[in-house]
Amino acid sequence: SGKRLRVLVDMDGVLADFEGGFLKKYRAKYPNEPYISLEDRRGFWVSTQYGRLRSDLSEKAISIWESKDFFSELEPLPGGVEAIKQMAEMDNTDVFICTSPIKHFKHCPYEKYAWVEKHLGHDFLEQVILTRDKTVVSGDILIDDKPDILGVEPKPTWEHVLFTACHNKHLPNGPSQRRLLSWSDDWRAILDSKRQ
Ligand code: DGP
Repeated sequence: SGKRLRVLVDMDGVLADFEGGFLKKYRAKYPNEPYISLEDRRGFWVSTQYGRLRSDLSEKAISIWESKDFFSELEPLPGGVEAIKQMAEMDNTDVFICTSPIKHFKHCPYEKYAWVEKHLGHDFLEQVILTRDKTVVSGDILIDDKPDILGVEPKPTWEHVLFTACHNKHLPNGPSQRRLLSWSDDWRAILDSKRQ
């Protein structure tokens, strides 16, 4: 009953395993350099934590996700592809993938579309929103692993549901911030709570 529900789903760290893909390729390219295990990851920005480990490691980290085939070869996170397909089939529900491409644009935007086509099918390309500012996109829910989602709109229409990732799992929950612990968690209940 009521109006349609619009769900925005982030890609890296929610549907695609950015952290796992990064660490695997970083260790392969720099086998003799120190690295940060997923267990020890803190903070959203990978390059910031690597830069604190040793200042030159920040640019080595960046070189990984700026490389060709990095984004297209990311593995799906467990249950994500199935969940978003099921979501898209639900009555009165519109689903969009809302993802911020890196500013090194040679490969990333193309490969994000290629990933969606490979894992979700050609028709799902209609649902892709590439934006560096998610606050100007309207929706009822944004499922995203970034703890602070800021932009020019001070009052976004969506409720941010924090998707748990290695870098945010130790953060205390804000007063009203809800979490989705994984795609095994009850995402249907979160959607239903937003329906009128
Ligand atoms: P999103 O998950 O949609 O907010 O996109 C953020 C992107 O930035 C995603 O591809 C992950 C990537 N990223 C992670 N750490 C860093 C970093 O330290 N520097 C930059 N430039 N990008 C990063």
